[in-house]
Amino acid sequence: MEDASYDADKIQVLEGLQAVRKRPGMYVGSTDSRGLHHLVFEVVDNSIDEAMVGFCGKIEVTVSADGSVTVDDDGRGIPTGILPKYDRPAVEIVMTTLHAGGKFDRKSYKVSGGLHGVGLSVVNSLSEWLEVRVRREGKEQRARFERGVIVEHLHVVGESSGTGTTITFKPDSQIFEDVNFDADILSSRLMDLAFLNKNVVIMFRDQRSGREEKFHYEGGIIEFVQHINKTKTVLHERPIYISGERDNVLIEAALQYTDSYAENIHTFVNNINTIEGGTHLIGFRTALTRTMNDYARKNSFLRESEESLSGDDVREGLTAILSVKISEPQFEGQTKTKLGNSEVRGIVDSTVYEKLSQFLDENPRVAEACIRRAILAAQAREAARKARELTRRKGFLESASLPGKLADCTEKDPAKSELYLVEGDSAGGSAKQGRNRDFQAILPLRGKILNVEKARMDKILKNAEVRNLITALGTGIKEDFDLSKARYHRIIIMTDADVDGAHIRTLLLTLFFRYMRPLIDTGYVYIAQPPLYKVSKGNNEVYAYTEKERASAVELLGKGATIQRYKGLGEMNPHQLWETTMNPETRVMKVVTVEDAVRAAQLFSVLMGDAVMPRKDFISTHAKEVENLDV
Ligand code: 0RA
Repeated sequence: MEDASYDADKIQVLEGLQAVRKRPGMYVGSTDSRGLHHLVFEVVDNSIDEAMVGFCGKIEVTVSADGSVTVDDDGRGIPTGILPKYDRPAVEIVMTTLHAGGKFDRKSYKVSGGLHGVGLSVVNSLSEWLEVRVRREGKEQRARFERGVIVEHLHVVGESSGTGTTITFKPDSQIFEDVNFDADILSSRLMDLAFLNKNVVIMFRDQRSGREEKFHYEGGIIEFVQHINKTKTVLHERPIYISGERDNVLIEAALQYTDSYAENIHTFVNNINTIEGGTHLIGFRTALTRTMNDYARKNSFLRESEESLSGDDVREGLTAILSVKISEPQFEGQTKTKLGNSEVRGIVDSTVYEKLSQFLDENPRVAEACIRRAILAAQAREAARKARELTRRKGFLESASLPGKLADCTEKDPAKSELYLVEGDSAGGSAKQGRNRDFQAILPLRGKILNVEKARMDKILKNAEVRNLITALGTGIKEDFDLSKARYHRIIIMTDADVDGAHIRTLLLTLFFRYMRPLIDTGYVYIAQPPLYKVSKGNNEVYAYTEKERASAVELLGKGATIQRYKGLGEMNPHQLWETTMNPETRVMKVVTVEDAVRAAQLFSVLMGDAVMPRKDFISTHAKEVENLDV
């Protein structure tokens, strides 16, 4: 009997792992770069869980030259005792059973149902090989797996003075399209985690390049806010910090006003960046508006006859981090980064209201700086509204006269029409000649579009490039935005594959994200992908869109093939531009996701900060990242 049930359990385990390998996307989201990096984050999250309950102080993440990753921590070590039900050590079960959580769950705010939290067995299943080493009770033990199947049972390999877990794995190239880890992606997530968990030291090493970083922020999210505001002019020296707990929901927030015009609120639930927002953000916003208005009235910054400050007013120039920890998060939305738990809204609202009111009462000088900032924003907004009313009466946004630079298409059905936004007049000229004018319209954009971060709405509306764009799109912006008026259902950004191109693309995505968000939510915005190379020999020509394609093209054409690297759209003649980038039959386009837009908006705010020096630094160290914005 005993044996029969053991076999049954074993079959179940194998079936579970097969399911993961059959549908990896269900467990790690996708098999592209995002899914690949999830493997590392899943393992790190387990160490972070151990840190959140106070047993782990140091986590080291190392990318080795062979492409494997090691995550090492000094926690209690995954339990190694024999589980009667399976007659195997717990760590083996954790590594091979889907959602083995259950009884080994540490009572912390575990990440579940969201991006991560799928369990170590998923990482194991999707790895060519994985090794786990556990230090506990004076000894070190090891087990090894291949594609999820155990090949070396847990056995003692030596003595150990401390405790901890070390997991090394190599992602399976049969599963993932690309098994190359991107150091920038790993590093920035580890940095976030260090800000969010101030008691933990995180080391990052990339042995492929020699890169080494240490993240440890004793100030936690206060330092996070200071980091974001490094290039900005702040209106009060220290960020405001509040924290509280109610009904098993832990809430922490740090806030600091700057003289920028953008709102820069980043929210996290159990360390996951909720870029799509959710109930915690709604509660936070409601509380902020109410607290600021109550304080302003109570302290006579606002007279009784004066209108209340709006949400936009109190968020203008605000940089904030909101971090909540809850036990059963429900993640929703396109990228599963929107918190759905309805009870959290009221809990965050009442806690933030109480703690923030108390802070303002106790710090009148900081309070005054914040309130004056919001009042200024309200006055500016009123002026902008009047300016807009004026322009609306003049009718320029609704006007039927399209910009002169727009080469429109003949098709009138928006669902069949495309608008190409092209960098520079010369590429614009080629695009006009190369396009299919039946359904493709071209709008060349000259120079850098207005810096929308630093300008208010009234200024943005006055900018000629932005006005051309808005008029061509037909939708209006912000409060006046109307998706049904869109003149094109495909809006395609076509820029050079260099830093300037990346910059313009970032600006456009930010503009869409902040002022025409439904365009992105509906999936109307695309990024054209011009080829990187032309490989030719005799009459044969092959366009390559990636390094990999270039290599196989060279192989295909054999010795003597010439490789031309395209630096800009301008190097292509109209016919080539059509063939490679605009012809719906052959082109490659990428639809812009909310995530892309958020990332652009984040880059944008750092890039466009006030201090010129840090901006230069940023561009040189992040040029690659900016270039790869759309990958
Ligand atoms: C379950 C229970 C305990 C620790 C862990 C899991 C644990 C898992 C991982 C994964 C990576 N690092 C980890 N560190 C700890 C508690 C065991 C005890 O009570 O001693």
